[in-house]
Formats: sequence, C-alpha cells, structure tokens
Amino acid sequence: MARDILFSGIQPSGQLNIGHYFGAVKNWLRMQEDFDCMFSLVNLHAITVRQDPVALRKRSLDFVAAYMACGIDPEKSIIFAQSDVPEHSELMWLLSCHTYMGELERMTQYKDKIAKHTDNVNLGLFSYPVLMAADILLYQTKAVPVGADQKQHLELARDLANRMNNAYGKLFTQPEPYIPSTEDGGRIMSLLEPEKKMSKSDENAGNYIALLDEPNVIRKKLKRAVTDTDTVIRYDREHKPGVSNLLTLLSGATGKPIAALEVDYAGKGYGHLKTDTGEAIVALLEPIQANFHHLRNDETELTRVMEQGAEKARIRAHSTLNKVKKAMGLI
Ligand code: ATP
Ligand code: LTN
Repeated sequence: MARDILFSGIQPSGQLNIGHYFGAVKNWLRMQEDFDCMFSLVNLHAITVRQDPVALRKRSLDFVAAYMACGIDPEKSIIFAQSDVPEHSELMWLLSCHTYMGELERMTQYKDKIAKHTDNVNLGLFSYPVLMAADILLYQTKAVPVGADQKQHLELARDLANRMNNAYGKLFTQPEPYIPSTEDGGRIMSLLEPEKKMSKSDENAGNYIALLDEPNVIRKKLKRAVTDTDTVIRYDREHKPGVSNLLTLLSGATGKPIAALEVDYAGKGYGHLKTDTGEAIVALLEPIQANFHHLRNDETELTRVMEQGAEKARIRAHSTLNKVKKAMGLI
C-alpha cells in the first residue's frame, strides 16, 4: 500500500543547530521508516534575506551532508533542492491569487523578520508563507514535521488547501502538522537569552550549539548558559526558562524523561546540570560530526543525491500542478 507523504524543509541559512535537530530532524528520522519522505533544502526561502551566492552554494552542500550525517537516507527518502523544481514557484503564484493580504499580515515570523532586516523589507519576506504552502501542497503531503514556530504557517497551508478544494474540487491533501511538545524539543531556546528561540541567524554564536561545534566549544557554551538566581533544578518554562531549556536538552540527548532528571538532580547545583548536558550533547553529536566530515568530502556524491532527488520530486510536482492548472481553466 502507498505510504502517506511527508514533506519538510530547512533553509540553508546560517548554521544548523541543535534546535533544528530536536525540533525537526529527530522527528524526520523517526518518521522516515513509516512515511514516503521528501526533505527539501528550501533555498528559495533562504534568499528572502540577502545571501552571498558563493557561500549559499557551499552551505547548501553542507546542509545536505548534515541531513545525511544525521541519518536521512537518500535510498529511503527524497532529498532535493527547492530551486531544482520550478513547480514550487509556479504553484505559489496560483495560491497567491487565493491568499488574502490580511492572512499574511498576521504572520509573526514576517513581523519579526521585517523588524530585524529594516534595510531589506522585500516582497518575498511577506509572501514567504505562500511559497511554504506551495512546497507542501505540491506533493499531496499528509505529514509536516516542524518546530513550534512554524505552526502559523502550517495553518495557512491547511486553509489554502481547503479554499482551493472548495473552489475547484479535490486538488490537495489536507496536511497535518507534527510538532514536538516544548518539553520534547519543539521550541529549543537560546542559551544566553532563554526567553528567545534558538536561531541559526543569531549573530551571537554563544546563543546556539551548532551541529558542527567542537566538543570543547559545546562544553564552554553550556557553562555560560544563562540560568536564574534560584538553585532548584525544576522544569518551569515560565519562571525558569534557562534551567528548563537545559533539562529539555539533556532529556533530548539522553532519552531520559524530564521528570526522572528532576529526581536525579534534586539537591545538585546548576554547574552539575550544565556539565552533564554538555557531555550528553557532545556524545550525541560526535558520530554525526564524524559522518558529516566523511560525506562532505565527496561533492560528486552529494550532487548526485540532489539530482536524483530533484528528478523524482519533479515527476510528482508536475502531476499536481497540471491538475491544478486544468481545474483553474488555464490552457
Ligand atoms: P532562521 O533563524 O535562519 O530564520 P531558523 O533557525 O528558524 O531560521 P529554519 O530553517 O527556519 O531555521 O527551521 C528549520 C526547522 O527547524 C523548522 O521546522 C523549524 O520549526 C525548526 N526549528 C528552528 N529553530 C528551532 C528551535 N529553536 N527549536 C525547535 N525547532 C526549531
Ligand atoms: N518555513 C520553514 C521552512 C520551510 C518548510 C517548508 C518547512 C519551507 N517550506 C515546508 C516544512 C514544510 C522554516 O522553518 N522557516
């Protein structure tokens, strides 16, 4: 029987960090066995912020190697670059003509981004969620594993699927979000400003742990992580965001539930928690880093994986797009 389709993407901007790992990639690995998976390097999304072309190309290969180093298997899943499948942009236009300005004006990511990039408030930043809806709907996607920050964008994709299906007959599958709970890593917070999400575009590298950070850098960053003036190791996002974030990271890296960690750490100090979290993350990332360096050395193979992925994706994309154009009366 055909398996349900899963689609997810990460923008090749900045450096992949453990927020992406726990929020998205970890779920991808788990779901890879049960779904027909498509993982896209969403480079058209990345250019909503100005990119250096040479660095973007290089970073794109870094990201593909990183996906594979984490365990995404190109023999089981389709890995491809969004820009290799022009149907994404074409479906985006068709969806744009059915998206209301008010819907996009409400998007919090867009508001944050225009506040941050005041010198480049471009149309792409505003219409970004429509491109994301096109990515998803183009493949008749059922499951979309993402971090909590993408919930609002997912809602738009679902609304657009409904709107188009009501207007033109059944064109799209209704996508479902798969978002880990906050305790499970759906929203990993910044190390130095734990009320803010850990983000790869953060200019202060002390705020995140990159997947490729050296073990000693990881230990040092965790030692400096902001906690609070209390001394109790307890999970409480509202009053103890830093400590709660460390517990989430330790739990994610060791597989031990947070409640059990609270018991283990009763009476122990924050220094202890930070050291153990550092060691657990170093142990988690060590094999990933070794795989990465091995895979990244073979650019021919990475390019082959992307070409093979794009070829498969294009066949699927073409089929949905044709159906939509026909239904809309485009000859
Ligand atoms: P940028 O800061 O460059 O805008 P980003 O760090 O938010 O990007 P994306 O490429 O937008 O990264 O996100 C890729 C995936 O990782 C998405 O599913 C997103 O929800 C998830 N993700 C990003 N940051 C976190 C985080 N701090 N915690 C959990 N999941 C996250
Ligand atoms: N907007 C997402 C990245 C993204 C995506 C997608 C995720 C683009 N298209 C489709 C899931 C499905 C983000 O993380 N900023």
